[in-house]
Amino acid sequence: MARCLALFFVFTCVNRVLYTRGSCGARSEPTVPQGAAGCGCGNLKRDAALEPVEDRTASADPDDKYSRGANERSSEAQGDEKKTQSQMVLISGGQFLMGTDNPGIAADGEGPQRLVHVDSFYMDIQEVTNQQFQSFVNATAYITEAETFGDSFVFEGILSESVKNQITQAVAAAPWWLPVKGANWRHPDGPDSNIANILAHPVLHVSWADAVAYCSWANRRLPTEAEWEYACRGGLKDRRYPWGNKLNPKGQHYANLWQGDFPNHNSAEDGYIKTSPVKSFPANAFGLYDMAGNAWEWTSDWWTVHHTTDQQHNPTGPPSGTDKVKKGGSYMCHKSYCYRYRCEARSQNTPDSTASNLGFRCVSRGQQ
Ligand SMILES: *[C@@H]1O[C@H](CO)[C@@H](O)[C@H](O)[C@H]1NC(C)=O
Ligand SMILES: [Ca+2]
Ligand SMILES: [Ca+2]
Repeated sequence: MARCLALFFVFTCVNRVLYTRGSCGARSEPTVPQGAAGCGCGNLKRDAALEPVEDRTASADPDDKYSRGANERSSEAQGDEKKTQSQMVLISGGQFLMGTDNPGIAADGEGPQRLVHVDSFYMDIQEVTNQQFQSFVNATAYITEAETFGDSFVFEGILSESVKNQITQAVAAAPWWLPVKGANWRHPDGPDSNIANILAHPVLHVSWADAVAYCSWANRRLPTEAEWEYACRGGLKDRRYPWGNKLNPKGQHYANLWQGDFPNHNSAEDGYIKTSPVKSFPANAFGLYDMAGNAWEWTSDWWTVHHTTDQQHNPTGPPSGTDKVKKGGSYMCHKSYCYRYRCEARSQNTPDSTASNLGFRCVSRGQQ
């Protein structure tokens, strides 16, 4: 398929045979603090602007892809789906300090710290799992964007040798990200992998529209960044992590992150080289699991690094943009290059980006 794959910091088209269409316009490289450039769990994206128009028309509206099937569901099937959907917890509204004046990665727009109010909402206690996503797809015949595009980004460290050997291109600034044909939510580590033994792990390789489609089907929606961050903090003020300020209180791991020397050696001291089953680590004070680490989570907000310090009520981000905000970091994050598993940390992707460390969870106004 004719597409160009872009990184935020570097744009490169390595293989002209595969990427026959479109010239690769260079993006300007913003100044970034040490530790942010080349972040392995950060800025991977498809370049939506370079997509051929005809590829995007037929299935551009996610509603087209799933509503018909959803209407044909039997009531028995609906009961089964209900059972597999995530439990939710009430997040009582209130005021909190969003962002920080002491940013880990200033270029990400973590600051300034600002007073924000959010109304009460319910939030999935866990990331949406493969099984939950499968029940959605079974009921609706929904086809994800990665399936339509025919490929997705997979971290080199989890690919089989045979798949790796077939790949002749990489992203210059982050050579550990490989565009893999046949990688999608059903085949998260590449075409020769499947989800049979990881049904309780977060679904991956889902675009922003895929996440929105799932949440709407479940009568839910994606959280705003403010809701996500408020929930992440679990009522704690000025703490970096959902559980407090220490990464490993009493020597315990509280999140599925990367230990060791990225990207070459993952010691998996926390027990997991890749994703973990959801709820494998302690919940925060609101009863939410894996807010930091495991899979990155899409939010509904468009990305900006400029925030007003005027007090905000239920902010929803800029009205438009090119990238969506994702939160929480992933199993690939290590302080040395991706210090983004903090509540105020943030990163961005184009909405059609999909990768082996990016998932989501849903929220709703009322109880489900
Ligand atoms: C989806 O359908 C497949 C094939 O019928 C079945 O094996 C699987 O258990 C279903 N998944 C869910 C979550 O209902
Ligand atoms: Ca880990
Ligand atoms: Ca997460």
